[in-house]
Amino acid sequence: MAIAIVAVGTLLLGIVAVWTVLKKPASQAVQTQASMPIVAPRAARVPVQRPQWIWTSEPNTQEAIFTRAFVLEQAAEVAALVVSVDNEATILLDGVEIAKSTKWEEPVEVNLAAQLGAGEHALEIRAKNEGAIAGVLVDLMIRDALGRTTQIVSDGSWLVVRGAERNAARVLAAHGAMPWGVLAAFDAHAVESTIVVPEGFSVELVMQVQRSVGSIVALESLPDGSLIASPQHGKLVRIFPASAAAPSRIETIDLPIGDAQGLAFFQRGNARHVYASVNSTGTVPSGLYRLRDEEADGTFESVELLRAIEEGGGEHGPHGVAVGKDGMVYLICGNHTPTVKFASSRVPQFWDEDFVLPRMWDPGGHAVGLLAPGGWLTRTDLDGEKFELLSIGMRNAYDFAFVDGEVVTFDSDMEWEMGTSWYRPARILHLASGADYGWRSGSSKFPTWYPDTNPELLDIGPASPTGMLACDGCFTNPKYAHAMLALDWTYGTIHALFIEPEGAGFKATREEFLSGKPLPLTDACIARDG
Ligand SMILES: [Ca+2]
Ligand SMILES: [Ca+2]
Ligand SMILES: [Ca+2]
Repeated sequence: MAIAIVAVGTLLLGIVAVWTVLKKPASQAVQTQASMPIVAPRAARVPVQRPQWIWTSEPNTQEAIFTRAFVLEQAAEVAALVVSVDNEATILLDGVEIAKSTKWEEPVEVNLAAQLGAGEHALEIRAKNEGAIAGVLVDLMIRDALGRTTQIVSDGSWLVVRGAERNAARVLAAHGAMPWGVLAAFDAHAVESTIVVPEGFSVELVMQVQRSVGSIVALESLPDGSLIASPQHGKLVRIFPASAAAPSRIETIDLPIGDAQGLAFFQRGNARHVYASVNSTGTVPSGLYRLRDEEADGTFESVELLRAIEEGGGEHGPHGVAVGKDGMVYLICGNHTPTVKFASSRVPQFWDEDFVLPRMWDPGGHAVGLLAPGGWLTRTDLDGEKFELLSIGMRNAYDFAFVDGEVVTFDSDMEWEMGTSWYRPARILHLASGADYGWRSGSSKFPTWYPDTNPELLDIGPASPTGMLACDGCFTNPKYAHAMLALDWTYGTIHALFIEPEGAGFKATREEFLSGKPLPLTDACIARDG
């Protein structure tokens, strides 16, 4: 099986998203060769070129035309062009205007997949400067249907056109140099170069999602091999990876549903359902929803709100959702989320603040006035009629996964509390039935040794926890066959967790499974097509 993961430029400000798939190469050697892994085993990184700021060799040139010719053996399936010009430019491909750039601080991004057939092409930048400092920065990343990449960057190979004359452009500095600094749109292309995986694994780019779709923050696979995904702001989408017959494509689901931070597929008889945990940013109100494809024809014909969740969660609102082997729908919410009305509770409902020492509220104002129970885990029947509260006191766990039917989550830390006695690192928790994990506002968090809380399975350290996934045999490599994966957005890392029963709970060890810089990971799922 393959695993799809999503990396986004930022969880907060929608930006280009990148899909990658991990394969088990042992039994899929043919496929792996054909798809040309972007990154082979550790220490065998494929270099990605860094674009250079260029201009002309003559001093005081305020207008210049730059050009670069290239040849493609195969038509492009993905072609993402990013251009920044100090101060402005008209951009042409094969003599046809494709975009204008008016501010170097806001690089222009153009999808050229439709224009880049097999054969010869030429990019042209007609640039104009104002003031003393001038420069042109270009990065064109192309991938064909066989997965082969071609990258065209601004560098010394570009020519300055003046009448019939052609002179080499002058390289000023690499991207990142001052006064322009790092432009995020150019960094997105660097993702491919730096993903590191264990020996025997490879990584493949499945789709580069256009900026207009937004940051993909939730991902689930469907039985037909497609993926359902949600941007942080906007409607749900379906992603159809490339096949021999067709290039990859993305389609918006034409139903009033979006802003989901958790998605879970469930086959109920013949019907195909997807549960969606909506953390509203305006598309539809927050809550637990269900999309229905009753006759399993591959199209979701309706969506229903199973349970509304009061607004107020924001980034600490409703997050991951999953269907357990017990046939119940589990949902986890962050510590700013008002609880729903529960039909029952495993947690004794007398949680309180319980001070021994007076509380110091966060001086930065974070979560001031927010009281117990903090983040919470609930489960409900498949129709969302009765909710049961399972555990409380998490901070802002984004997702969870099951081991032996038990819930394991990755809870966040409060990084600027580092160095205080109440700092709790981001940690892996086994969410035991009825337990309180002791998040309290400000300085009043329960230390892990309090008798009325449960300790962590593992402390991870500083992290921004996002997606979680139980491998359940998805890798042939026996070491990882039953590992659990925990994603960290800030540090671009997937941790492999090895969890074993111990006493009434579990014990766990960890290793770094995949990392990239930058690689802001949000969610992961196992492809169902094998
Ligand atoms: Ca200038
Ligand atoms: Ca249908
Ligand atoms: Ca997830």
